[in-house]
Amino acid sequence: MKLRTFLTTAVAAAAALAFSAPTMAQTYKNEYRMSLVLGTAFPWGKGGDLWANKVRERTNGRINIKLYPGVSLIQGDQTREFSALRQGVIDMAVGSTINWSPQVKQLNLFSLPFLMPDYAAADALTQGPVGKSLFQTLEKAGVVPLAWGENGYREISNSKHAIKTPADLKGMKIRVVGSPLFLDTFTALGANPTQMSWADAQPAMASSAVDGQENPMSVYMAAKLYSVAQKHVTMWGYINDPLIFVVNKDIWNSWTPADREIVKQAAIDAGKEEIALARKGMVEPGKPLLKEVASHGVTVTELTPAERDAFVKATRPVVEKWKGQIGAELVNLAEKSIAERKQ
Ligand code: X2X
Repeated sequence: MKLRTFLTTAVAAAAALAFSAPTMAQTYKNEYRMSLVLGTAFPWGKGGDLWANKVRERTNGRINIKLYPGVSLIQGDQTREFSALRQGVIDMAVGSTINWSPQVKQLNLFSLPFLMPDYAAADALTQGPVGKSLFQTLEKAGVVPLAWGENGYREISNSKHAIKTPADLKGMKIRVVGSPLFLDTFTALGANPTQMSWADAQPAMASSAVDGQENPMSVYMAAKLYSVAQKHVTMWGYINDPLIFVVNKDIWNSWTPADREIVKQAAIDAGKEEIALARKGMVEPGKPLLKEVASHGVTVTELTPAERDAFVKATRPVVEKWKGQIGAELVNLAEKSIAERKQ
């Protein structure tokens, strides 16, 4: 090597070190805090764990993520998660659209009762133009969305009797998440909805302060809701609850472009694996997860199309009311995407 070339290279290398080393020390934290409602006993928490592990491996430990399940960074108050994420109290999250919908009204789309008849419909939304549009909305709201996951189809359970018709729900005290659309849905069905966090919901079921709740069957099983008197489950698949992998904007901007790409790809990979975990036992022939539920002495009620239709009709006015609040254009795009979905 010529002396001149050597010197130029050496100077350039020294300059690169001088610029990059202090920058790294200043902007990379020792630990990033990931918020989750459910921990690693659930597909949701496993998804977060998969994401964190992939990032740690692929960045050789430059980005080290710790999980905070039970939304512990915000004292269990899950409907405050989005604000905390935007403010930087939380660095990153795998969050439910339900919990963020009080701040991002478009996310109420997924809580419109009976919008998504099957998994293909849910995929048509998250993986199509609706998903893109919602990611733009989230970006404008100040966070960086990277990938979709899934909590699952929310089924209704209760301690009193099998639910086959809206009349069976009459007067039943049902715990719902703190999002106003749920109050409208359950009021329309003649029930008596009451908002509370997931942390408060389980003791409320155990003490019979509430009669019922709605959550995916994977959550029902992992939380052993049959042991808190939830002995009747009705498979009505009224909404699917997607999860979103996001990063706080300042944290995102503090990473090198190469590290951002790693974090994004890891979220996409973890999201795919998480969705498969969330659907396990529900997509195989005979739905083995429902057999497992029944083995705990639980009545599992599957509705005929006509029986299900009575619930669809009863909640139609709620869909009409919320269409305006969510944005008619987005709801129409969702309906079109579902009508054109691959089966
Ligand atoms: O609170 C719930 O029901 C849960 C765990 O499913 C959510 O966070 C939306």
